Amino acid sequence: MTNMRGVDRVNRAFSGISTFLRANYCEDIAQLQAEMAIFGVPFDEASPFMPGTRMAPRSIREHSMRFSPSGFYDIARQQHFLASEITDGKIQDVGDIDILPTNLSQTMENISAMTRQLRRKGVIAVAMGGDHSVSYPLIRGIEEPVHVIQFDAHLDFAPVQHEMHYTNGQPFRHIAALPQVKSLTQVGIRSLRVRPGEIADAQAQGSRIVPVNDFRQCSPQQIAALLPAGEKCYVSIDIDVLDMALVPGCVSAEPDGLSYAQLRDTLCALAERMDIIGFDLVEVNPLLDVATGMTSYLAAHTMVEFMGHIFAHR
Ligand SMILES: [Mn+2]
Repeated sequence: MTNMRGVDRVNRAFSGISTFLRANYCEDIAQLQAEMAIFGVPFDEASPFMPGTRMAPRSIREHSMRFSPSGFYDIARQQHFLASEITDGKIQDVGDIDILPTNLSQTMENISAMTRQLRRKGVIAVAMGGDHSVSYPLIRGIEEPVHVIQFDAHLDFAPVQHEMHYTNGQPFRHIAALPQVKSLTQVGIRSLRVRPGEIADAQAQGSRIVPVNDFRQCSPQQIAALLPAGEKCYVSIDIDVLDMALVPGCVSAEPDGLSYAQLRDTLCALAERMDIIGFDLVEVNPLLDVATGMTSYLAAHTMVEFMGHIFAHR
């Protein structure tokens, strides 16, 4: 019995100390030698409605342990993914961002410092939110030119009112303005609560908006082809892009959303076409979820499958 992945152990999902996919835990980023690092951003102070997404990283990690550290077999493709990336240490868990309640600027700097440190080492940065506000400091920490694609029911491009700048309804207004962000593509948009002014502002800042009805007219490859092949790409996945029925543990869930297969196939097409340097998955709220934790499980499922395709195309 050498570690928690030891082959002589049964390792049921409820047994062991949680890291994502039972990956090695690396406490010191300076010492990290990996190709991909996963971390939690347990922050939900920017949620205007029900809090609780701060509990998501812990919950998603637990549900990730239902998958094998030796990857998964896709029966449709007859292909094994992530067979050795965990055991070889290519994927490691680097823990959680230190969150400082009420000290927003330093919390945001702690988040940016993580993506900055990881990208300076050439490591793919994978973040588990938190609410969607965390995507701005995450992408702000990336110093190289990058194309951003967001999967979301909402634009998250709300104007600044009453000196509120960093709610979870605003991150893409700030992301679109970052000098290193070469383009912004917003996919799955459908909420009746998106205001016309938000759409106009996003388009004025160069955002390419793909409403859900347009999305359904396109193949996954056509969506990926909106971005220039081979260039660096960051993917932000708001779990509310999926249909409301799939995500009971998401306060911003909306009807008429994507199926899992539609999201998965589009992520696969992006992994095939683009150089994925990071992604986040946000807005899972375990405090609202059903008892099976299906929203956390779906989040882990989405991440594991996307990670598999990222490595398959490296
Ligand atoms: Mn969002």
